Amino acid sequence: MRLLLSLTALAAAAHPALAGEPARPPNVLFIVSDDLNCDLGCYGHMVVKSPNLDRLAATGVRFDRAYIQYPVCNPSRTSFLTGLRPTTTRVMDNATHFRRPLPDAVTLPELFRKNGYESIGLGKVFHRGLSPDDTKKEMDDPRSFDRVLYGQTTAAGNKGDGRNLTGGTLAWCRWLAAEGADGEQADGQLADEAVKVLGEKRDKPLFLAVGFYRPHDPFQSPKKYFELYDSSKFDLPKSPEGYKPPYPLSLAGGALAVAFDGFTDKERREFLHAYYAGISFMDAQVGRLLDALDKNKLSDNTIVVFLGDHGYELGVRNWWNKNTLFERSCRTPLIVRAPGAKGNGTPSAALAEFIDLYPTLADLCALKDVPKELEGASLRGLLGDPSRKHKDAALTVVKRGPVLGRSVRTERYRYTEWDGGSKGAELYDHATDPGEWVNLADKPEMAKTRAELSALIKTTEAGAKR
Ligand SMILES: [Ca+2]
Repeated sequence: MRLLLSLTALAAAAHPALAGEPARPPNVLFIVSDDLNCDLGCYGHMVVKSPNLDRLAATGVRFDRAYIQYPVCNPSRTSFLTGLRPTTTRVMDNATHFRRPLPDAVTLPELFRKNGYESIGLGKVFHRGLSPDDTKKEMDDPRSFDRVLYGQTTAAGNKGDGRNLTGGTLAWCRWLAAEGADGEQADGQLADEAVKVLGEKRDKPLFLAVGFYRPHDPFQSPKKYFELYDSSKFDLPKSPEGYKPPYPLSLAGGALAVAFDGFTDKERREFLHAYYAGISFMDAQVGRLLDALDKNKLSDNTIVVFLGDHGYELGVRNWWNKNTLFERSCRTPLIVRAPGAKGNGTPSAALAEFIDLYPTLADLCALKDVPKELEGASLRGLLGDPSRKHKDAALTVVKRGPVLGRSVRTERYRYTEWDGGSKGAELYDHATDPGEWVNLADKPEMAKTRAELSALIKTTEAGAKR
């Protein structure tokens, strides 16, 4: 289906002044939020306030079963920005610069640049250090962007009420209800800059990537976003009596697990409160970008993509982090609004992978010289008809020390193998167990299903190359 083939023609039709002139390629606004799970209003969360993402979802296609390929920043971002699976990129930690194993890869922003776009990267698009105040630029990729800006929280923005929930044992789990306005925080500065960029006149089409740091740790946002929530009313996540994960959530003796085990209910409420405040803060910045598109009359000719770089357990299984092969870590928000797409306003339950984003945008913008080795498939058909099927499975992998876990999600099941199954396997039936609490992998009646899913891991990973 070529429903969007005439996207540029549609845009021209929306601007009669352009009729008769060569169609201008659409702009792209590519927004990434760090460590954002699906706890958003538009994904059915009853507490979190995300009015701006809700309005984007209402005017685009919200993907309800979109899965990242690795539940940690650098491997995930490397994967969706190169269109390659982590088993292909071999980037499976936060320390490896993707140019080391992939010196010749053409990244998504780089391809836009090669196609005559102005490519601008604000904030954490590729992986960066631990916080926006980390000025190390070790993950920069100068080939990808004409211009970059990272933002830096001011001294005033680093003051306020808060604490480290591990008592300072770890550098993690810090929250701060900060003094000052949004612009004292790096994310507010990124939105300021993005609004400026969107107001500029330019001859070239624009690829603008904005990588917000929130809701990632440190859970630091202006105080007014904390005031949106009453933490005494939160439901705390609970595990079934006697539950133990079939495979450890972290390496033995992992400091995070020890810290989480020590959390009191008060600390759990503080954690939820600060994470939700971070979502609302980030959401407000997204709202400013959407407003700027409207104000500059760019909405009719700009594709907006919003995504998290992976999910977050947020206390389920008492794991207050990512890095698992469960639904909460692997399933991630994805909203695509392409001007003129017939599916806009309708959610899609089709299985989608984040490696599909690269070919989707290349397809929608009719880019030339698209790398042949991309491993995803364009979502264009779903933007026209969100009810159709896209693929049989979504694959996510994670390293746990030397052991590689591979997890495949189908319409009904999640099946995970650790080192090809030699170190264990997990099988969950989402029709009866959406929380993934009951491992069916060793049930004799599930042997055939397990064998089919095991084969599906291999065929999905091998994939159909373009
Ligand atoms: Ca992340």
